[in-house]
Amino acid sequence: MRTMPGGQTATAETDFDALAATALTRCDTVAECTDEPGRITRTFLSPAMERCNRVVQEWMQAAGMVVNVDRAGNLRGYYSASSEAAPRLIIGSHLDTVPNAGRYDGVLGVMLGIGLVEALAGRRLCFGIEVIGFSDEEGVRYGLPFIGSRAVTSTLLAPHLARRDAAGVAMYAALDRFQAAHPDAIDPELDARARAYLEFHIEQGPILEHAGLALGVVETIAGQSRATITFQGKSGHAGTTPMFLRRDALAAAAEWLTAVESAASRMPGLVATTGRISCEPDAANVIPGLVRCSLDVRHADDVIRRAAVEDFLCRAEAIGVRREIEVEHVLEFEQAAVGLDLALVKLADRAVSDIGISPRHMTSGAGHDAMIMAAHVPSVMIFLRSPGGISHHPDEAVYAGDIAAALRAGMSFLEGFEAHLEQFSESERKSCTI
Ligand code: HGY
Ligand code: MN
Ligand code: MN
Repeated sequence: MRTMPGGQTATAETDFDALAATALTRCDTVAECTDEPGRITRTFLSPAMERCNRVVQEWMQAAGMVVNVDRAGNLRGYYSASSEAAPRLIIGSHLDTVPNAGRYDGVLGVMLGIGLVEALAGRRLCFGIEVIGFSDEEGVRYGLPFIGSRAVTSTLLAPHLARRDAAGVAMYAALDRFQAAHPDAIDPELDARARAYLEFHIEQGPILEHAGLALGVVETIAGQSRATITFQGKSGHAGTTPMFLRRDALAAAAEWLTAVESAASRMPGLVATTGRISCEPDAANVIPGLVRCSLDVRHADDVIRRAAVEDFLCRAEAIGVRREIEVEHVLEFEQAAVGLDLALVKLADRAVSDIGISPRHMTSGAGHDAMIMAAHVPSVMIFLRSPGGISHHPDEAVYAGDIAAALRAGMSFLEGFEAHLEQFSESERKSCTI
């Protein structure tokens, strides 16, 4: 185990198992902050997110951080360095969830950031640590993911702000309301001293469990396209309209869904999902006239992903022509695949192997805030094993031992990061006085 500058062995007396148990308990406490009693749902700027921020803020303050909320609802805890001008390491993930979520997606990454600061036990490093709990990564409320990290990277743009939620509330109006209620909220923009972003996250898939590994190092995050497809047929009486005279929007959509599923199954490394569907007039005795489907397509290679989206949309149009159904589609957003920072991947490799785990490089099929941060600051992710590969589901789980391993590897990452800063200007190095 390498020692911290100044000769201290970072982990000789640190009880990582206790810190891991605390992180687990905290995930349970945050899970109580829900907009839907009986299941875990926390969406952008909701009352449950407010309660969650208040709870997490206390833990951050108790760990010795200065805590603010920013104007996009992100929770920002800063653990200062030995000097004001010091560079910063950002450790973050998201605090919002999908509907009926598990309790570790996002939240665990924030708890691990706080746990690492607690593991320092008051010791100041030559770099500061900012822990960020992003206010929205899942995109449930506005159909646009990464609102929190877009605000931090100044990429939350006018078309995004104009989006409306299911109640017709525009994002800018929701933000205005939030800022009126939080006059002390700070500017979300990333501090110029930020030098790297590290995100811990559950894998949300089966690979690490299958390989018998507690941790993995993410080097690529798959790109994603999200679209809405509308099938406009003609509603009519279910009892009196002969089959050959129907323009059944749901039958058309169903044909399309199965065509997409079998086409996607033939494309290695590609996933395509329709997770949301609405049907009007939604009555058992009426032929559906209007159906809206979501489409989520992902692949590590952007060219393959875009070609697949094109293919799926052409299939919808061809079905529409044959069935005399009008088909429209809107590309809601797309996010290119992201390669993470190779120097930080190496640093994460060393940190993981320092604790006796052979570093397994992975592509993340799930999107993460790291894919937004990576365009602005060198970024890397460390995955924790997902028992059963389950996520976006109440059965989502994590092993306490893997959390302790992540904390040990994280501490080793911090130790290596000081050396990693060698690449920055001498003036910043001078600020690294232990
Ligand atoms: O959908 C995703 O990939 C992530 O969970 N937001
Ligand atoms: Mn998620
Ligand atoms: Mn997530």
